[in-house]
Amino acid sequence: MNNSKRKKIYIAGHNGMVGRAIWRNLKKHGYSNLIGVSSKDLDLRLQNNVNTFFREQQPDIVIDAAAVVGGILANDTYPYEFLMDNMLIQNNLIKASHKTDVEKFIFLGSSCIYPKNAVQPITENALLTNALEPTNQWYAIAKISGVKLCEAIRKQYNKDFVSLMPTNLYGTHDNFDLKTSHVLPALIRKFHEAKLNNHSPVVLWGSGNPLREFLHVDDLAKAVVFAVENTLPENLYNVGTGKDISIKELASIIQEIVAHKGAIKWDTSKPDGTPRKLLDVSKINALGWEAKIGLKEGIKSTYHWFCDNIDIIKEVSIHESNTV
Ligand code: GFB
Repeated sequence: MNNSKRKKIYIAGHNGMVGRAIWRNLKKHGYSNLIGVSSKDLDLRLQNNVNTFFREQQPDIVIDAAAVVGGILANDTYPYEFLMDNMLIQNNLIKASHKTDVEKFIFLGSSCIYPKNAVQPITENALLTNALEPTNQWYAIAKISGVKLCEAIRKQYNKDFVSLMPTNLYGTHDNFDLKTSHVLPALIRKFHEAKLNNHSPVVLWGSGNPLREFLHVDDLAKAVVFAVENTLPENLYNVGTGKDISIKELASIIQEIVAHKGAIKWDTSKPDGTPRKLLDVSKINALGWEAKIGLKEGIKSTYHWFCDNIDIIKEVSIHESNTV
């Protein structure tokens, strides 16, 4: 077996949607020495516990897919946790990785790090050029500080610490809780439940006009495997499809896939969030990674997964969520 496939890779957040997809994809590529620890056994917010874990385990590579995450309402409702817990988690992981001299650290964040009114499509150098979207500025500031910490270690110590910023993600093991989830899983659940309820009307949030880009989590996982296998020359890369659609268009695609025949109502008392956040993905595309899973295909497989797992899908509070 290729020696690099035996490297010990710690996936922080391995029980979340992103961590699970990375684990699956690394296994598929022949990586056999993967480690993960549940948040019940290791609270990543506690520095001493994280340090002890790193001293004992000595991973070669660390992938940070652990974070407090949620949709627009969760971000807006729990600003303290989105800022504080995310800073604690990433600071502890970054510092322990630096101190124990891991050979590669991959930091995952989100496209919300960029300014609300950034020029579209958003290039990596739009970072810190203007004000953030208010609903998710807390999460964005935490993630920006993670990107900057990795950049600082790279600059000062010449280490392979790299940040990947995915656009809005979806896929199997997503959070389908209607209060804390992102739009795509929320719509799958809302249309499905309304269909079972005699095609009752579905109430969606905001105006439906904002534009969003959606990336299947297995495509992101392939970008992470790509970053494991290659030394990326720069500190920050956008990861997306390069295509966006309005929330109204997304709603009609999901409505058709789910076969809901009722009305859609828009609750404009709920926030729209940022008007548009389409990533410029030319930098990572030029290195050799590109998204492969089409949106309709990805939504269909996620809907099938939702139907097959409806009994085990639990209500997830932001304190339990651990994906980016
Ligand atoms: O996915 P989402 O919650 O977050 O919402 P963001 C996207 C858009 O969908 C917003 C609308 O305009 C929502 O108002 N929407 C319509 C809904 N119906 C629903 C619904 O039932 N549930 C939800 N959740 N939205 C998040 C950030 O922003 O994106 C995070 O807050 C992170 O920090 C994540 O960056 C990727 O795309 O606005």
